[in-house]
Amino acid sequence: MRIYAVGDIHGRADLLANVFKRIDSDRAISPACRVIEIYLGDLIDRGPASRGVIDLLIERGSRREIVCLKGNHEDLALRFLVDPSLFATWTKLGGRETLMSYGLTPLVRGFDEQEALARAFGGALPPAHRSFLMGLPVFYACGDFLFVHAGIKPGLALERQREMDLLWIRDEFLDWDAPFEKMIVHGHTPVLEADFRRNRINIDTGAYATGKLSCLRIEGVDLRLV
Ligand SMILES: [Mn+2]
Repeated sequence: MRIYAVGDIHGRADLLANVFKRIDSDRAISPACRVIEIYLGDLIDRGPASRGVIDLLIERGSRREIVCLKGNHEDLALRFLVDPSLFATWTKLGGRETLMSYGLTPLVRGFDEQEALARAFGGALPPAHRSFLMGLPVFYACGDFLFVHAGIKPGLALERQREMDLLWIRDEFLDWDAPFEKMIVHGHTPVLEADFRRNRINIDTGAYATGKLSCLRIEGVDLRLV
């Protein structure tokens, strides 16, 4: 069994298409019985093509075994649909680019306009995109590894973790250097190079700004970047 885990995409459909090609040629060179692709969340926002990223992942999922996890950005986009007052919070984190990728013009001054925009976003989201976003799991466990967007709260059993921490946690998790129940593979906090620690691996290499989308291949004890 082999896993390919991919870091934060943030609206870079161009880089995602390239990662698909790399994975496919890696598989052609060295076949495996079962292959799972895991996308670590923050699929949308900041970059220019969030809608395109979701289209690509839905299409990929029809031909490959893939798992797309929820990131804090997908969380905010979904919450904006029911709570338009989150407009400012979301757009500070790159939500404007997502709205634009769905053909909307996010010029907002007052609350009425936030409400209208949230309604327009709901209308512009194809049903397949809405159910894709609403169906994203918050973690995926496999063997000795746990895949999650941001990290886990140290000292708390996996089954007691709260979604808020799994999607948003930073320092408390990143500064923890004792072992966790499993090796944690995560994104969320950009680093210049994939960061391999004793208890966790961070593969968010800030794709939207750096042009570098990292993909980690795991097979048995062999870990390598694709
Ligand atoms: Mn994030």
